[in-house]
Amino acid sequence: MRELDAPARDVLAAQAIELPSWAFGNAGTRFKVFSTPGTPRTIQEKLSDAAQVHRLTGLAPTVALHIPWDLVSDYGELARYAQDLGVRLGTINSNTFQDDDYKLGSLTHTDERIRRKAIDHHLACVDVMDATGSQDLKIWLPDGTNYPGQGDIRGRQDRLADSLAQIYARLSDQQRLVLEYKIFEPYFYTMDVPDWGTSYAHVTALGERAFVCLDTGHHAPSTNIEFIVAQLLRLGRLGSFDFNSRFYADDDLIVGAADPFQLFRILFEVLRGGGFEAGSPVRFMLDQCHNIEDKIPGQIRSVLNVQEMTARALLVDQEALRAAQDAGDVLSANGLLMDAFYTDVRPALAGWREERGLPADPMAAYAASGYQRRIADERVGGTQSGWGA
Ligand code: LRH
Ligand code: MN
Ligand code: MN
Repeated sequence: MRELDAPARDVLAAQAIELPSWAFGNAGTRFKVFSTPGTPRTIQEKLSDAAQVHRLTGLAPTVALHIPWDLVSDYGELARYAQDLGVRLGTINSNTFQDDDYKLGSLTHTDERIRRKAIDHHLACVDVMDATGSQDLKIWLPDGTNYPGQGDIRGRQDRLADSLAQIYARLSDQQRLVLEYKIFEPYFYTMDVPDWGTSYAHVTALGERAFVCLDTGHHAPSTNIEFIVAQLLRLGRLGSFDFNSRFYADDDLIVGAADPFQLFRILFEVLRGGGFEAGSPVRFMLDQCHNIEDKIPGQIRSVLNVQEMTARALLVDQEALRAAQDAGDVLSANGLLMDAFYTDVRPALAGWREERGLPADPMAAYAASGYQRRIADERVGGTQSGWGA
């Protein structure tokens, strides 16, 4: 087995995966939201749970907020609260999908009052970023239509471009806008940002601090996601990932649970495209919901899966791969990739963690910590993540 060499170890040492605050709340489907004992009742409790994930893995130093799910009166104070727990506040996610006003659109709406309200919500999110020191405003646009003829596809794009430009103009030089795309849902005929190309067209029109966000659950089945990753890196516009896995649609399951090989292929393209290099614009986030499993170990498992597939990608002998590719040696090239994918890196990573004063087995360490029992005793009446609200 190839060893993780010094450059590979540097990549692992720098790896950071942002956790979504909403992963710690109770989530479910439209049929039922099951509640888990110990579910946080406040954003402060969510941060405390997220801090456990970082304490045991060293992989998750920041937590993303969703506004207005994570509403507080003083975000500077919340940032200090997070810091005292050993984590920082990260991406601020806007939300225009739970207000009756937005039934027919938000940033694309034909009614100027409603479009203004949606733009103002984003400007308020930038105020939050100023207070927390967050770098990224993430916009997932839920707008779309259900029936042919319902809306003017082109007019909606024009209004979206104008709305985004107003939001982008409010950002400071240190702040970025990332635009997430999704093929369908909540609308089923058109979405106004359905694919990476549409997101790319909008972010390039905005300016250098606008990027595409790729949520791994937001594509048609059999889409070659690593191809999109390679292309966006090539174009310099891959800003962030929302990691999760799916069997059917936007399932939001634990990343790497459904298709670890796909996660490996994605991370290999990130590596190939310079996405792990210092100064790269690419950020890594989870976007998951834990409907039936305990949330904190669910998040621990997720960040470990990303680390594991990163380590396997780092094992690819890139020099030999290039030689095989250039020589047209199809089977050797494929074999080199598969050799790395089939390498069990778990013992090496356990040792790597111990060298850093982290538990060799973070899942076992969490189970032994007593934290789950303590929160189950202490917290009564945990809240749902925004989903069920
Ligand atoms: C939409 C989405 C988007 C939202 C999150 C809760 O499906 O992926 O990122 O902010 O779910
Ligand atoms: Mn997402
Ligand atoms: Mn999603």
